Amino acid sequence: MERPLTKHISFRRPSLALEEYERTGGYAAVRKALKQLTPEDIQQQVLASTLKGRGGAGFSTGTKWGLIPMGADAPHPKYLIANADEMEPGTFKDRLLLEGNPHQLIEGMILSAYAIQADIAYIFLRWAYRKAAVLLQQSIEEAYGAGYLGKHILGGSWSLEMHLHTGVGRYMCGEETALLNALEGKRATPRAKPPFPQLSGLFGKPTIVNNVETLCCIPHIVNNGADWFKSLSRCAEGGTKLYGVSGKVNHPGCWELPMGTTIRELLHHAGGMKNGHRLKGLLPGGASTDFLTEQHLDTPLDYTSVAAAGSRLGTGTIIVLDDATCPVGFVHNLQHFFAQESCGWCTPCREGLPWVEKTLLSIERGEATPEDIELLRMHTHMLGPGHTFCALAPGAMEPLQSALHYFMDDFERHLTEKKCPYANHLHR
Ligand code: L3W
Repeated sequence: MERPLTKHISFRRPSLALEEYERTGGYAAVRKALKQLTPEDIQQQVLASTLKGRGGAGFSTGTKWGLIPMGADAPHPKYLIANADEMEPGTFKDRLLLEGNPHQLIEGMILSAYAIQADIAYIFLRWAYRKAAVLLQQSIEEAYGAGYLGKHILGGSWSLEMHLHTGVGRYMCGEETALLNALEGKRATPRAKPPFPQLSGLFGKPTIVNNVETLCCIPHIVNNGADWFKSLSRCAEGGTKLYGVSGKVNHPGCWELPMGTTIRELLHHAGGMKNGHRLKGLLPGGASTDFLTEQHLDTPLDYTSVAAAGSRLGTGTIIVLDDATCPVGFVHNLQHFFAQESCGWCTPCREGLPWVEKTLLSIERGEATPEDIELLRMHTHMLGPGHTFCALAPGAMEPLQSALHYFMDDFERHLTEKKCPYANHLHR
């Protein structure tokens, strides 16, 4: 089984410096691209690879790149941004790539920037990833020193600047248009789309924002081709995927596996359920996805199959709930996070999420009435897709609406017993 993205990442070796990265074949793709391939060649390869964005939405990377203006009339500067603001609850896959092999990201960014003919690249990094910040800064400097960044890269006509920018610790900054505002020094609120960043992004110029894992796939596609990338997967969506597991399992962690690995197999990698408890439910891709349950264990973890099961692959990092933990308390904990992280830009999200959080707490404490459950249901519609400015509140409603679907008995027991029936409440 091939693991191109994590093959050279090891706990015994904290991070790959330039020399070591080059020894493992690093920057060969940049040399190949700049000598043999046109930007359009790379765009075509990435489109043919069927790579889908790994940040959560699963939008086709080749399609996104294809929307950027190319040619002599294209506005400049054009920007490429690596979204490294990993803050989705339960999601820690990009951290592994950032700390374990920072040059792989930088090489992926150089290739992507070349493919869209960008002039300036930014890594927008989560503030709490301090170790990654040090390693990335060192690696950017090493790449400048070796002639992979800066003016006239490898003696050719194309030049690229790269900067590291650390965020201020808000979940909202991971939303691509809020990220653009933050980079411009403004308050991190989302922008209306369209226009999409590909046409009007950073400082109003054409911009591509891609997730770290997405960008790390690019050197391997350029080196080995689109067919090889597709062959890594078990389904029609090419490549491997960094899957993660957290929650009530024996060995939480992160594994690079073929796209389309099933939930059952992934739980096996995580050593199964902890303390002999049963699986009650799981969120397949971070906190802003719908619950799946035991009946979905054989669902392949790819974008299409997880959607067909009623959820989203999201970031592919699953959070496991066991049968000893209160699902109401669990969802309350998530809503506390989302309410706290709402940027306040639109009324439904700003006002609705704290209301949802408060209502869940009163259910958890045994103080609620059946009307409160109806109120929650109403909010899952009012804060759902199309009613807010960005995906934060609709994402927050996904675990809630599916909890109301799968775990209704638990909600009702809180009302009838007038207390939380679980020893493990999880609420604050
Ligand atoms: C041109 C169109 N471009 C979409 C582009 C768009 C963006 C990408 C995805 O949220 C999800 C969210 C979270 N013409 C286009 C187009 N694009 N239509 O494609 O766009 P979109 O709107 O589908 O999603 P989004 O608003 O970017 C991302 C979910 O991810 N999520 C959160 C993850 C959080 C992290 C983190 O903390 N770092 O990864 C987890 O599931 O709920 O649904 O580039 O421009 N017609």
